[in-house]
Amino acid sequence: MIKFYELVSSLNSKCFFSPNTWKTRMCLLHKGVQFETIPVTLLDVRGDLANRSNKPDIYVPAIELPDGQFIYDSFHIAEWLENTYPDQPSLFTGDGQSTNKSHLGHITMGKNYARMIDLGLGASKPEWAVWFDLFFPQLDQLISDEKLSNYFRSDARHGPQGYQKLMSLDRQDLIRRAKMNIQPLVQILQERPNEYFQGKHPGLVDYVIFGRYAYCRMLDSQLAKQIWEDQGEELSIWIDKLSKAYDGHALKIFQNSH
Ligand SMILES: N[C@@H](CCC(=O)N[C@@H](CS)C(=O)NCC(=O)O)C(=O)O
Repeated sequence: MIKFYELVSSLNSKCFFSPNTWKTRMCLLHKGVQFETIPVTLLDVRGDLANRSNKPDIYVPAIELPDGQFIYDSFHIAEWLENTYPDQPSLFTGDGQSTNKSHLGHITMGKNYARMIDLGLGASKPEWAVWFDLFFPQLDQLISDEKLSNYFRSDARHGPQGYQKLMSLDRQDLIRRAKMNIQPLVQILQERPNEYFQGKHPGLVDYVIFGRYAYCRMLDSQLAKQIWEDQGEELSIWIDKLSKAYDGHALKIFQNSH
């Protein structure tokens, strides 16, 4: 069975907070692929996982195939799944058709759309995106292991005084900016009620956005509601549909995370 490496704050935690691993989790479900979740901490990624995969730069999400091959980067994994499971619905067309039955041009267009969203809203770069900064204190709280916490707070990760700077940001301003990030999403769904972002069926575009939502929800469900559900009924419906998709997979994780 495929092994799916999932980021956690401690090995017995079910709080899956990484927006990037959520993208892959949803893609695996979309393609109907059986997988086993292997929890790893940030220290394991740089240690054991880097050693075992023989890839010093590896990050998560990563999957390990039964033959021992490692594939990583959520977008790369999505492309691999699309090509490896062509009889299953395409991740990029949003029309529910299998990859085999889809036109290459349609797939390419959907893939470009997904990539734009992935590198834009899906990214956490603190220099311009608000997500990492806003939920940093909640993530910090989640990490109770001393060794991991020391590493997480270190200047090696955030630059000189980086931890102090992140903790002292104006949270109200970050919330205001986070809400503005969501406005285009609300508008798109208002223009195309009851659809998904990828089309009439969900695709990678949806999973990238849902990964961002899941990150917020896992770290602070009240704040997530304020930023996401409360901003528009259409968005709330979309969240509900994806939470309940694939036998309520995401919903079960949301409910069992603490
Ligand atoms: N673009 C990549 C981003 C992956 C990424 O940033 N992963 C983070 C966790 S969310 C990671 O593995 N970090 C390991 C580290 O910082 O050492 C993807 O979508 O897969």
